[in-house]
Amino acid sequence: MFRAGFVAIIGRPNAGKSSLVNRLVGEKVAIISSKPQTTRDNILGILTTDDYQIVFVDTPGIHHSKNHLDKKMMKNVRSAISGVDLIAYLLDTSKKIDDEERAYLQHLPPNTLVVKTKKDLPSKLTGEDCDLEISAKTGENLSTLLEMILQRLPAYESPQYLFEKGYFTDKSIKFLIAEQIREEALNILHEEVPHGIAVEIIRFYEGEHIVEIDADIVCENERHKGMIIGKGGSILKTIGTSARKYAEELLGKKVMLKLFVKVEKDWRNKPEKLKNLGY
Ligand SMILES: Nc1nc2c(ncn2[C@@H]2O[C@H](COP(=O)(O)OP(=O)(O)OP(=O)(O)O)[C@@H](O)[C@H]2O)c(=O)[nH]1
Ligand SMILES: [Mg+2]
Repeated sequence: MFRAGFVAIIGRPNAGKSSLVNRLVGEKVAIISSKPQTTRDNILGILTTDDYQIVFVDTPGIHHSKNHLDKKMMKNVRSAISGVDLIAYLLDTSKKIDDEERAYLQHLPPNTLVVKTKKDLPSKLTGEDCDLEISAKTGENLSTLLEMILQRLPAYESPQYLFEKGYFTDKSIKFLIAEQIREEALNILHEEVPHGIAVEIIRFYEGEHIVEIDADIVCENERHKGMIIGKGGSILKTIGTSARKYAEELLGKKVMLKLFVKVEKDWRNKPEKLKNLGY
């Protein structure tokens, strides 16, 4: 029997959704950071073998919307849940659960697996039921999770691929590079700055031996701009160097990456700007 289907990975910000999808797919599909609300789009991570194809849908963490971007993120979660074969709700074992999350757990659709994450850390949860406990960091119980997922996906007599073999995501190279730049920025910046950042690739020229990429890092005010650039351009340089290395590996070519920092006041509340940025 061949198994194939879509599995939405949902949960609170920082629960470990993107880490799990990357680990299961074996490729870096989604960026990861210790800051909540890292993922903004629904990102497909596709795992294909001769016996099955699982399409994971990584989603933004469920949180209260404070601006248009947040609202779009929550819309993404709702659309991910509808129409999938299975949902995995990830519950962060390293954090105390609040009443709101307890309520979510009561109202999950029947085709949901509740999975506790970060099993390698001391648990702060007591009493909450789950189907499995895993660690994306150590890999513990991930093969069991895969088996549990496969059992619950549609079965076919012959292979039914939803996506061509060889694809591990639905996202473009440009998207992956823009996200990598954002990840570098998230990791190096603090407080409110990371949430107010977006990255837009404004030029992408692929030559025979070299790829030239220009990208804007969009932020919300002049103070943030200064923090992103850093003293003598040091922060921007660190972001650029790491992102360039990633792009070179992804493309298998030399990359020339130019980063520009642009201020766009309150862009997270501007539907037109959000659209331009791909949200
Ligand atoms: N110790 C430990 N840390 C983990 C594990 N899985 C994820 N993390 C860490 O948890 C943090 C959040 O991980 P992400 O994968 O970005 O979480 P997410 O649920 O995708 O977060 P959002 O995109 O913001 O909703 C990162 O610092 C990860 O390194 C795990 O199994 N063990
Ligand atoms: Mg994520």
